[in-house]
Amino acid sequence: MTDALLQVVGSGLEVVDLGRQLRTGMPQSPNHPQFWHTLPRRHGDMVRSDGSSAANDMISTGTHVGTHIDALAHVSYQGSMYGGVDAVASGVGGKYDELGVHTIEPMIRRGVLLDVAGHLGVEHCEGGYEITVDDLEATAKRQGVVVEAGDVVLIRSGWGSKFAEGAPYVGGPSGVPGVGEDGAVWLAEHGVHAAGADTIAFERLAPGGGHALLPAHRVLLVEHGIYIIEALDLEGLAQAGWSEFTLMLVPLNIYGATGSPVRPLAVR
Ligand code: UVW
Repeated sequence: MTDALLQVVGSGLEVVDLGRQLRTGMPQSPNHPQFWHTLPRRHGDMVRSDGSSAANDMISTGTHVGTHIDALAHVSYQGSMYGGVDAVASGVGGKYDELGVHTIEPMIRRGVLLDVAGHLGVEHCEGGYEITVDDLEATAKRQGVVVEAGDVVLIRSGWGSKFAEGAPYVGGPSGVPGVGEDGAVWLAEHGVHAAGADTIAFERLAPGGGHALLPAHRVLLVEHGIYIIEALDLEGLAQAGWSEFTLMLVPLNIYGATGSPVRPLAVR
């Protein structure tokens, strides 16, 4: 048993938590409103006659912060979202009726970890490294797993170990490793339901930052309706040595939103 495994009392099941803790100041994409947690009412601010009091807090946040899922409404290409939905007309009311995060069913599916960093024998892939189709196939072969239609595939680059360092996790000068367009096409050809990674944007970000083109987002979200999960903590899963498991993930049911923070669990 590793530190990462939690026992489900009375069931014989074990769980690995794949979600990151939400904290003000944590690394996050500059493309999204910052996560902000405040405490408008502290104990002692309003004390009842019996001496009791309540502390009440508040969060203000973009929906693509911490470990999160991208809804199909998140990205459009040349004016259209998945299924040809008109991207501009659709958001007029401030809500994405057809493709918002409320349309994502709770995910309880076969999960597959592709531990690319483990396969390559590195602590983490270098910033800006493109994880190739060969990498994905060789990793799957080495682990003895076959990606099947309907799976949720999680790709570990090892870059998640930088989350604690703050800014380096987001990339900037170094870039961030991840799949490119070819890797996304490979995932789509396998018919996966969702794909995730231990990085801020799931796909490779080139060194130098800037407003990157995100071809894997286009392929997955727009062309194939495949959800993307980002900023996962995959270290515990690699430590546990699990290649296959049941993945449980439930987005917040926010009507019309483009994404949602999530706390996915791997169970077996
Ligand atoms: C990033 O945060 C860069 O990714 P997304 O916008 O896809 O959530």
